Amino acid sequence: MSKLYGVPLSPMVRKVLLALEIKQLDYELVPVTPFMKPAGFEKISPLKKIPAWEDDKVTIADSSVICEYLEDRYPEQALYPKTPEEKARARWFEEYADTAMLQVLGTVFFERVAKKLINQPADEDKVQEILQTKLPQICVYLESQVPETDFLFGGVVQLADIALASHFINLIHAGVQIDSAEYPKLAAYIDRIFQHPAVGHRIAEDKKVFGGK
Ligand SMILES: N[C@@H](CCC(=O)N[C@@H](CS)C(=O)NCC(=O)O)C(=O)O
Repeated sequence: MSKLYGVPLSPMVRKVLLALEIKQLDYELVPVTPFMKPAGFEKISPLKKIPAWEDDKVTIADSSVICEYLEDRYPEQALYPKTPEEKARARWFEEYADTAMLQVLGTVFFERVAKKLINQPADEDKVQEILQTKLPQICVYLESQVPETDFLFGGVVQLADIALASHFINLIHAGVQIDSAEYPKLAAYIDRIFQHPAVGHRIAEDKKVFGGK
């Protein structure tokens, strides 16, 4: 059985989980958290980051590398657009999510949610600074990019949408909603992605982890 190393609350792992779910592929989730990595994990993930993937043919790390591999090997339920131009744009949104959004939204989630899970206090000053300065920059940019209807590349949720949504899911878990008066297109677009059954399922599964906390 193919193995995905990581935990679902990581936005990078969530991206792969959603790709697997949409492509209806079987896998075993091997729990590895950023705080507790098993001895020898660098043999599977040389940078010791999650996610990593192991199957009958490859052992690879990095959410984008894994998702592109899954697409190449299992092209049904395509997760990338077809034309070179759209594909390049899709990869850009994924890169933007994996870098700028991971840093900004990931820090809010780490402070407010992950630290609670490991019994550490949140640095709320840091959170407020991010919410007031860095998050608006991301929202302004995305408001200028997302469509009024449907998804980034038409009527079907694809990887670029999943990559962005994975971070917005963590923002919701951290108690932050995107202001629909200020960013109407972005707020509506995120809502549409959240209505996808696979995305709704992931959000519900995440909430089980917080249970009682
Ligand atoms: N570019 C990588 C980033 C992976 C990443 O930063 N993962 C975080 C968790 S969200 C991690 O493993 N952090 C632990 C560490 O850096 O040691 C990807 O897309 O998979």
